[in-house]
Amino acid sequence: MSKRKDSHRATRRIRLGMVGGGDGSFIGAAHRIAARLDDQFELVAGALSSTPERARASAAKLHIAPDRSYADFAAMATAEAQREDGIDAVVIATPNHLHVPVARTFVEHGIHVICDKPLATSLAEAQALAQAVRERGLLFLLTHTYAGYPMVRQARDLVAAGELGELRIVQVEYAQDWLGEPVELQGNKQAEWRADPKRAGPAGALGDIGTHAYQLARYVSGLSVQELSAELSTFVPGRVLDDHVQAMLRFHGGARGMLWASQVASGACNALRLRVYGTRASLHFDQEQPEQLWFAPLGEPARLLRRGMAPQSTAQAAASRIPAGHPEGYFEAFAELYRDFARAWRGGESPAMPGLQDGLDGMAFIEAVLSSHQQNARWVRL
Ligand code: SOE
Repeated sequence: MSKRKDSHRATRRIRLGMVGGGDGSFIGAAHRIAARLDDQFELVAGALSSTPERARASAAKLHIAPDRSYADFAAMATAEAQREDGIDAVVIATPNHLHVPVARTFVEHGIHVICDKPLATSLAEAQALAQAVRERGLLFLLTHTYAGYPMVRQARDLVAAGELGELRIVQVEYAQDWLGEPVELQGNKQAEWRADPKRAGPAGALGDIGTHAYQLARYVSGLSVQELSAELSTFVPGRVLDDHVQAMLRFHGGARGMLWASQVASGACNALRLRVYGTRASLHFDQEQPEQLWFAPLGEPARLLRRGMAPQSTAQAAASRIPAGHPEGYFEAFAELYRDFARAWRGGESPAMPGLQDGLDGMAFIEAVLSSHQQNARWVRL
């Protein structure tokens, strides 16, 4: 934990500084909304853009005091660590290549970390970061947003309680279409860095959304992958990184499954779907209908479980905010991760919070897929 003495830890808001996520960033805004939803955080500092003028302008719009708007993240870490009222945690909402350098800098100053996925651009740098975080006893939230949905938490509880029996099959898919054309060459900033290996790392769709699918499958099933056989494709001519991935999965313990993720699946918006089949029942979650979870016991009609309605698992109830029938969605799921973090920061337990281990698993998955692909989809052990 941070060395700074703090007698108000139980009651005061947690002070955040943000790196990246300035004007025009979808994910920066999502972090800020999520952090505000339960009134447990305040954004007090930022190095919001790599361009100093844009950083200053973004900070002004967010009512960050001018002396806490920094031109670069290293200056922010040094200055904030010295202040009595310095930030407790840094939010990293930058392109992938900066996740580790930024996280390391703040970790060295004893500051907790909230970071976008994927954790790093290589497993080796992720491992070095994980060691530094663990040595200092700091908190690390990796924002795998979809793990915050109440019905995902209920799905996880159902599996853990043995309601599905022994797991046999885990099928996960994540389909988007927004990279179906070469929009990275047409001024789309979000696409530009995702298509650039220097900023995105060696994985395209694989890192951007494949890691979400992989995390969701592992998070709900509790299973880990022993080996996989995978193929990457790049459908849009001229693109360097993959825009589609498909993989067969062999889980420890004998379960089998498949994962595919694509950013060129025409007509698909954010179609993240998970199906888990056990010896006694199966479940089906669709991210675009996040208030629902299908539970289908063997030999009985399928049941549609709904957020806020019995039978609710403890974790489902804890992750819901408003009564059933008042739709909750993406921001609430994101906010749930912030609530997990806040609970842990105040000294409580947050066993459902995605963190360093999810990041390390995600990087091991990326490297195994790349290796399998390079060997014509040979089976590779994780
Ligand atoms: C774009 O593909 C994107 O914004 C991802 O980067 C996010 O991680 C995902 O949650 C939504 O889609």
